[in-house]
Amino acid sequence: MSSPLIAPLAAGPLDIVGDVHGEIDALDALLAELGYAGDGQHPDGRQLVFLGDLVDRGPDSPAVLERVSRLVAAGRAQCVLGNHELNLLRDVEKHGNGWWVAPDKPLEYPARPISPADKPRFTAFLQTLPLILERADLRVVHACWHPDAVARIRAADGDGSGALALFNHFQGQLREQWQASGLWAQFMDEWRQFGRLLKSRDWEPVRLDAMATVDSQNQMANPVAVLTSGAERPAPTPLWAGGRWRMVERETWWDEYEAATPVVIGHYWRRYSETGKTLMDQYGPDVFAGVEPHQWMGRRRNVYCVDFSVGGRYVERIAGGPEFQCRLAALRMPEWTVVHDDGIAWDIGPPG
Ligand SMILES: [Mn+2]
Repeated sequence: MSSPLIAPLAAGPLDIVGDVHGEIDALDALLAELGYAGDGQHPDGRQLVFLGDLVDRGPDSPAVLERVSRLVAAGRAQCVLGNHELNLLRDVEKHGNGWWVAPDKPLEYPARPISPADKPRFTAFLQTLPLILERADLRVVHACWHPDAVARIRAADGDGSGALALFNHFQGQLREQWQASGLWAQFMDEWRQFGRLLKSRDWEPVRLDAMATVDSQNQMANPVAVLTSGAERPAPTPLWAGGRWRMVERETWWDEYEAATPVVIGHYWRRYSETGKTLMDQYGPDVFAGVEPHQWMGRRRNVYCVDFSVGGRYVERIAGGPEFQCRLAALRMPEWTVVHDDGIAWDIGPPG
């Protein structure tokens, strides 16, 4: 377990694939659209990069792990760690990951469970994934390039302890601080009083100050969390997102990103079309307000999110619409086109 958390990004032309979320058919379709052979070879010597969140919610996460781990082992692909992979490594139950943490229990919707025989080698694969891939002209991270968080990862990298151990280290430090300062006791008071109401849409929410501080520090004081699930800040008033009341809100960090090097990310449930809006509303305020799906984001227009929400297809299947609005996409560099799994391609132009 000595893989670096910040690793060199491959040279040459790249196809950077957004969050796959167990949608093996979409992945097959996209790789064919991009011109890859079954073994991951490309006639033009192109190389695949995966943005993380390979798993959860979709029908066959084990198949996606199998495919991507083979491509990586064969030197045909690179992949960064997403928050969903981190949750598998932590073995904590989250929405859509029952196939891994509790494969014997009935699942909410069709998803192939992990076989006990496969779990050790997939765990070993996940432990090798870096948080960042970088080269002089491009940065790749799952959710967020936050300079302070990146600096802290850089400082901690090299001891070979891996993303999970580092995550646990920072979380442990925080818990000790909260105990010492009395914040944890205040948080537990709030939890005892209001915890059962947080998942009730009808509740007239009150702002829970200790919870706002705990939740924002839990994110921002842990650089592994920042890079894999984004920057957050205490919200002035509670907001309903992802099925519960929250005291923190997501920051559109790209509006503060000042470096010249472009960043490619996944994670943020970008919409392919207006029709997908209703589906996405449940994940809180729209971080893409004012930005068209084909546009670069941020103050320097040099950040691009390639997650076109294929992870929402499990909802679309339940709803039974005529066709999927959620897509899997890849950003091609240096062409700066975005190719979707249905073959539609956009010319997004160079960054900046
Ligand atoms: Mn994510």
